Amino acid sequence: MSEKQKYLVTSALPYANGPLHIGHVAGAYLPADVFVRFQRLQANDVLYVCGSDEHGAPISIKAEAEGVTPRDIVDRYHDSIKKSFDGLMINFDNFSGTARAQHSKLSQEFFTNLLERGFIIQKTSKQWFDQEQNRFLADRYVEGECPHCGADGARGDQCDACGKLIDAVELKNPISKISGSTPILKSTTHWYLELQKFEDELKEWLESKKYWKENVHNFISNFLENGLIERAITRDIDWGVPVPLENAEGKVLYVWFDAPIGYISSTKEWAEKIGEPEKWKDYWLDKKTKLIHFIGKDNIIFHTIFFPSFLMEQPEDYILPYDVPANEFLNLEGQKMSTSRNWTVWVNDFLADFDGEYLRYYLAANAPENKDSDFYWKDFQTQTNNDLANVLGNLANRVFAFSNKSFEGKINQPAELSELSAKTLNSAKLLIDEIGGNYSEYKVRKASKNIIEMARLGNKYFDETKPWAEVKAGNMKEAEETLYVCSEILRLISIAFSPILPTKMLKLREMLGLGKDFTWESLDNVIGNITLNNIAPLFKKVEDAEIQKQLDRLEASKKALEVKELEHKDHIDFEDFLKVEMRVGKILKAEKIKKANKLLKVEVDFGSEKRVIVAGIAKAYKPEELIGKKVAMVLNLKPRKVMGVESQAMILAASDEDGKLSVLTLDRELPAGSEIG
Ligand code: B3M
Ligand code: ZN
Repeated sequence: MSEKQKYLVTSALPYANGPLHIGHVAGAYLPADVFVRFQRLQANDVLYVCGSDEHGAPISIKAEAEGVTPRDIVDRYHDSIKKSFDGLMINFDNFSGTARAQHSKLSQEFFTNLLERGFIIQKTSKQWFDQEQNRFLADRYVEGECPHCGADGARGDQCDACGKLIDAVELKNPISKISGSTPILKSTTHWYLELQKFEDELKEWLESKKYWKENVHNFISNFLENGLIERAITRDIDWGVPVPLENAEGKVLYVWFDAPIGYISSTKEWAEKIGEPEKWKDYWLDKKTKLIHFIGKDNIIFHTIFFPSFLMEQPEDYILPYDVPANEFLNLEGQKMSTSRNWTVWVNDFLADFDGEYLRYYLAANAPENKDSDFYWKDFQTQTNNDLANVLGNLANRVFAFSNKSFEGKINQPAELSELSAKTLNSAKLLIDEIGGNYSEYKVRKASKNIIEMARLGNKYFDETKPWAEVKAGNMKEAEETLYVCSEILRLISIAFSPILPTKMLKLREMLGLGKDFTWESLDNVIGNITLNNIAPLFKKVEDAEIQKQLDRLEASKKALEVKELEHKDHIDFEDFLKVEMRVGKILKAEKIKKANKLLKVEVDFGSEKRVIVAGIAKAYKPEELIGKKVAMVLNLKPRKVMGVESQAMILAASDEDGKLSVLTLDRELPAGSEIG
């Protein structure tokens, strides 16, 4: 066993603003868990920490949309995400969360240290401001066209399409995610981390990372191309870590400033939990520790430029990332995954229908290690049925069935092995070396392939040695040798496959009569004489109907999003249209109407006259939201009494399928009473 290595492994903190989906798992979680399990098989000292990322605009936006608090949102999704990880056997030593006091305290200390060391400046700059909501729009509160690649839907801090960081004010055609209105630029004061001061030290440090994955180096060199500039690390939103300064009322740390510090606060929380509060230092302050961040490619810059720069200028001598093996993205049925369009597979939904280890296997065998990969339901069924049930499962079933039938479930080690047997076991051992090398280099796709190849080797050997014929011919020794060699291959697989299929491989070992405790070194042993027990099929096949159910679910998502054919009304004469009198009305007053929860009584000014109307918009607008709005109205409909109130005009409003409604306002200043035509 090589000298013990200490690892500190992290996975990107999942945003606690929604459930976990399979794309997250393929990117930052399964690769990390497999690596941790493999290193622990090597008897290395591995600490694996994570936690939910509980700040940032998406959480506030969701809370506002649901009329709950951000804390309600983060608690709900922290638990949902943890349930997903548990169902996938992704076992952290600690799964914390960043909306916790000790995390805030540590993040504020990081900020203060950087400020006192002269790496943070205060600047007044323009930020997008929503006049309707009377608030600044941080990050994901504003969307627009990406200034780099022109893609729509670019957020105020990053573009999903090209992954580039964005200074929100560069967004073209910005819209407020809260009111839908066009924001204006307004001055506000923020604090900026002067990344440019770290540039030389970062470049020198990155120079020593030649072994990093090519896709990661490419991303970083693109980002460094134009040099580093100061980046705002505070925001005008009320949910987050308060900026620890007197003159920073109502401002919080940018979520990407505090989130990576969450790795440290989670480690500190772990140390507290095990009753050794100083033990976090054994990892974060020990230069022998290899810190490895598992992330998706959209988080590369934050983990290779941002976070290391925070770490470099702290009083404690923190280690810097040893490796950042970022994965690419997982697509679904050939299309980019989209949570907003429900074009994804939520892990908890998957777990309700399938064994989590099937997902572990499929995402390992199709990991997006160097380029985007795809999840296809039919392919999931084919590959898991073939590789797991028909190859590995079949090898185990035929060995166990034959042993029970002809040798009372006992398999003894032969005194010596035939040339074919020795050659077969030697081939298996060569595959083991390849598998170990692949796991060490995060090449889980290749490791999965090698393991199934080993099971195929066992099946081929079983077919070639024809133990059934040997038994028929009375050659029991030869038949038993076949069973011995195949059970030895199964034993090797039970160890080599355990980082990917931990539970299934324990089951296999139990059937082989082997113990639960093993290391990578155990591969050097031999299986010896065994007695089989509790034999049962290892893998249940995935049925067509189960897949069809999933495809129907996706189809339903697609349909729900398809823009329905518009139902048009009959043509009318232009003269008829001219009969309608439409004008701009300025809303002066608005109040609810008793016992009518959909109606508002509104007083409207048309310049030379005022009118009272009854409008069915109480579900979409609070009365106070309407005051001062100039909206389109129809004036010459015959007045009608509604709930005892005579309505003397009609407000024009647009609404969608889900009943989301907006009154029609002006985008230029016009006096009340102006004619619409
Ligand atoms: N919450 C995940 C994301 O960008 C983000 C990772 C934080 S790791 C410190 O989807
Ligand atoms: Zn872009």
